[in-house]
Amino acid sequence: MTLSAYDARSPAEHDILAVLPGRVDDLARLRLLTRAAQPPTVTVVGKYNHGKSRLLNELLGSDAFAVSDRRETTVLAEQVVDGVRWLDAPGLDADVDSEDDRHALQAAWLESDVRLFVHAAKEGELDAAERSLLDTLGADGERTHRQTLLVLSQVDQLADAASAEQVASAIGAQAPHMPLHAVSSTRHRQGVKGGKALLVEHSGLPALRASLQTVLARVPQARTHEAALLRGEIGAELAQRRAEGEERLGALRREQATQRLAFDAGLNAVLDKVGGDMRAYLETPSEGQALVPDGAGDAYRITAGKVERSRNQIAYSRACIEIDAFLAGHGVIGLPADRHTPARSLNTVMVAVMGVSVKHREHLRRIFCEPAGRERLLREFTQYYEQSDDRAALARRIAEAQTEVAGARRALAALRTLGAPA
Ligand SMILES: Nc1nc2c(ncn2[C@@H]2O[C@H](COP(=O)(O)OP(=O)(O)OP(=O)(O)O)[C@@H](O)[C@H]2O)c(=O)[nH]1
Ligand SMILES: [Mg+2]
Repeated sequence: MTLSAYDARSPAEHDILAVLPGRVDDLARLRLLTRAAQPPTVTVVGKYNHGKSRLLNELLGSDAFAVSDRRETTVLAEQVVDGVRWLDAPGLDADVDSEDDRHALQAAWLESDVRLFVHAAKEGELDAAERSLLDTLGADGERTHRQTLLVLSQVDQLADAASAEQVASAIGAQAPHMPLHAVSSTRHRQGVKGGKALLVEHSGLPALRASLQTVLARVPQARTHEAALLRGEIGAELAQRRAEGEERLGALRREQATQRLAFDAGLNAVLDKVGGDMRAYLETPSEGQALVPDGAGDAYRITAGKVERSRNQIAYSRACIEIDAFLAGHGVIGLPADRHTPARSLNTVMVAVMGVSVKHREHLRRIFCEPAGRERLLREFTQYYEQSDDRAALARRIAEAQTEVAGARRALAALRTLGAPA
């Protein structure tokens, strides 16, 4: 059989799962709940050989499900009768805990609107595993309004009515909030075959059937409740993700803006300072010798040109050192990888922006004192600032937060498009 819980996911479900992968079962359940044609589904749960399959057969009045005194049911089997879907599930036993078992049990859990928890009377009280499962079912019932009926099966195997009564009251004490039905499939079958109305009555099956009718009649409203619950929970979780993402995004953007403001202000201040120092230097008298080339005999002589050039170089280096110190303080050190040259010593932002040529006064004035020069320095240093490691990492974190927020928004829109409760 194909289980509707494992139908292909819709694009809307993919959008939601992209944000909340842990909600995969809830979405599968929601899909069933909002499908108008989905018949109310009853599943059996309990340990193997406790008479689950046979009980279903008696309820259906046919031998639809395989019964045996071995471990029989290993995958889900399904019968739809009179608009009710009956699912026979494997017994729960840790020692035979296979992938098939888990799959079938998971499916039974997802598909069921009503659970019959079957426990064989001859086993006495519920064991720890059964109690824990029953607690889980009880808690799920409070949350989702899915009902569980507790069935004490094979009561004909007990010596007398008194011991049946004893087991029933012991189990009733273990599960005080769950309706308990004592049944015997064997007696029921005998009664039906032999036309013995009293035996049928005493088999407990008619009473169980009547309870089932009551519980099945409540399935539509339970589904409406469960669908609203799941939507509400998923919606709240998505809204929280969106809010968290938006908050993170806001904080990152503020950090980005604040950093940038500090950088802009600092760079302007350093260029003011450097420009002022340079202007002062350029105002000192000069003989304009910087461009006069040295002759062959000047190798070991201090010429006016050499003096001028070295003064210019010192003024230039001071400016560069100040700017460089400022840039280093803002993490602007190396060039981005795609701008690297083979000569490693040249892979600095200062070299990339300032070049390596020796400057004379006119150059220094244009670079540091004229508006166009300053514009260029602002532009280029700012550009390298934005490409520096820390800033690039911050930009990536912002992009990630944007993706996250967009995903949560898409998922919320997707949730609204999932069908209304059937
Ligand atoms: N005496 C008696 N035996 C029963 C009754 N119900 C089931 N049995 C027997 O108990 C054995 C197990 O019954 P199943 O219905 O196959 O049990 P199950 O819980 O479906 O077992 P798995 O599918 O293996 O988990 C079979 O031999 C049944 O004939 C009952 O009411 N009385
Ligand atoms: Mg079975």
